[in-house]
Order: sequence, then structure tokens, then C-alpha cells
Amino acid sequence: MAFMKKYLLPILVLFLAYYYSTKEEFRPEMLQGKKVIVTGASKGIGREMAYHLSEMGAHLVLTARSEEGLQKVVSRCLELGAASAQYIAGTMEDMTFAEQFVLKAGKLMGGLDMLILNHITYTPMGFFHDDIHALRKAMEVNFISYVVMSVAALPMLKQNNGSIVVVSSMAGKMSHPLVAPYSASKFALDGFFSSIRKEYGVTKVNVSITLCVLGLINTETALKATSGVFSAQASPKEECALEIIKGAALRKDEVYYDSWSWTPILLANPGRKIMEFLSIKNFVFDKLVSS
Ligand code: NAP
Ligand code: 4JX
Repeated sequence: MAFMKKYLLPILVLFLAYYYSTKEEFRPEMLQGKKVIVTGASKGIGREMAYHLSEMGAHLVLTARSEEGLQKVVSRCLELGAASAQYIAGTMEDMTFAEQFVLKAGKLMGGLDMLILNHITYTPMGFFHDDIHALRKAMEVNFISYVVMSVAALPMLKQNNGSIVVVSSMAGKMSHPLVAPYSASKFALDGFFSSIRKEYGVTKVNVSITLCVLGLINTETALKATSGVFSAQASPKEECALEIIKGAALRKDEVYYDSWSWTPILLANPGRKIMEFLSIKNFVFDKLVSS
């Protein structure tokens, strides 16, 4: 007890004081004039992010498959004050489209500050039996295309000390029944992007990676898919979109957004963080090529 009072408490107080004094506050001006890509922007959370970013004065290039949907969103973005807003329609099942889209978007804006990866393939809820096709599609669209786009964007993001924002889910941190292929693709995002975040740290690449862990959100798709299958409060998509943008602008590693306030505490997994901190010391990077 005496030891606690003498050493641990003062260390804790100093740590908290340092943590809060260095914590930067979000300001909407942080996004003003920034060049941002949003995928899956024709509806749902992607559309709401495009609207917030427009109000903050960002340049936008949006994508999804529905040209009609994107046209409407772009018009509204311009009304809301976007510095510029354009779209390129296509499917993220096609990896050539995914790569070319990023390069074209970069050319349209003359660079890139933030890549927001948000699209998913449509996944109805149900028991998994043998639908390998659906599993492969979920992995391709929800995971592989994210990696393809990040690879294509990295040179531009490095130039601007930019950010990659990966929209994931609580189903990418814990197990839920009835969403196995979706859940697998979201866990893959955590494994891959958390791993390359460590690599960027080692190789001094100043590109932040923000993984967004969302609970159930009241988008049309989610409400339809969960109707009669899952009964719990869905959080508002507008606030969700804003929290993602705030976390991304502050270059946070992870953003948690859910109706239950205990979710971040229970899912943040301090055990994993301690293990990662301890294990990094065992790696030798000297002989590896970093670029
Ligand atoms: P949503 O409303 O269904 O929107 C999905 C977007 O992806 C749409 O713009 C859709 O447009 C696009 N899309 C679908 N298939 C595509 C394809 N093959 N190629 C390219 N784009 C495609 O989804 P949401 O509910 O907003 O979810 C957005 C993100 O939040 C996802 O990453 C999801 O995992 C995550 N999340 C959502 C919830 C939730 O409860 N809503 C919970 C946790 C996490 P088109 O159909 O025009 O292509
Ligand atoms: C049912 C449920 C319950 C998610 C996060 C989640 C997605 C899945 C399943 C949403 C869009 C969809 C269709 C909780 N969470 C979730 N789902 N937390 O990411 N759900 C539905 C709803 C794919 O396309 C707590």
C-alpha cells in the first residue's frame, strides 16, 4: 500500500496529466481543403461522411456502383460547401477498377490526404452452411480491395503525411452469429492494417491508419438486414460518420462507436496491446528492405 501511494499513484497522475495536456482537440478546419476519397458513398455511413466533409470544406472524390446515387450525393455535397466534389462509379469486385479509381481520383484532386475505405458487399444475415462463393466475395470486396486501394494510394499519402481510414465493425473484434463471412473479412482488416501500422512505425512512414469499430448503425441496409433477427438499439448514422472523421483527423489508431458506453473498454483489449509492446522488441528489422 505504501509502495502504491509513494510510486504508483504519482506515476499514474503524471501519466494522465501528460496524456490530457497533449491531447489535440478536433476542429472542423482540420479538413478544410483536404483531398479525400470516400468509398461506398452512395448511401449509408459513407454518404453521411461525404456530407460532413463537405460542410468542412474538403475536396471529395466518391465511389460506389450506383451512378444515380452518386450523382445525387455529389450535388448535395456541392450545396453543403465542398471545395469540389466528383465521382467515379464502379464495382470493388474488380481489383483493376479499385486500383485505377485511386490513381484517377488522385489526378482529379492533384493529390490525396485521406483515403476512407467504407464499402462492403451486400451480406444478408443467416447461418453459414457451404456458401464459399459468398465468403470469397466478402473477402474480395470487404478486404482485398481495401488493400489494393491502400497500396495504390500510399505514394500520394506519403507526400502529404496523410491518413488511411478503415471502416470496420464490432463483428471484426468479437464474434456474432449469422454474419460469418462478413465477420471474417472485418477480422482480416484488423490483422492486416494493425500489422502495417506497426511497419509504418518502424520504417517512419508518416501515414496514420484509423480502424473504426462500429456497433449496429441505423442505415437502411442494416435495419432491413437485422429486422426480425436482431433486437437492440441502432445508433445514428450521422453521429457515427462524424466520429469517424474526428478520429481520422486526430490520427487515432482506433475509433469505437456504439450505443453501449462499455464497448470501447471491453473491446479495446489491453492484453493485446501489452503483448504487442513486448513482442516488438524481439524483431530484428536491420536486414530487411523497407521501401
Ligand atoms: P450501406 O448503407 O449498405 O452502404 C454500402 C455502400 O457500399 C453503398 O454506397 C454501396 O453502393 C457500396 N457498395 C456495395 N457493393 C459494392 C461493390 N460491389 N462495389 C463498390 N461499392 C459497393 O452500408 P453501411 O451500413 O453504411 O456500412 C458502411 C460501413 O460501415 C461498412 O464498412 C460496414 O461494415 C460498416 N458497419 C456498418 C454497420 C451498420 O450497422 N450499418 C455496423 C458496423 C459496421 P452501391 O450499391 O451503389 O454500390
Ligand atoms: C446484428 C449486429 C449486431 C454489426 C456491428 C455489424 C452489419 C452486418 C449485419 C450490418 C450491415 C450488414 C447487415 C451488432 N453489430 C452488428 N450486427 N455490431 O457490423 N453489422 C447486418 C447489419 C452486415 O450489411 C451488435
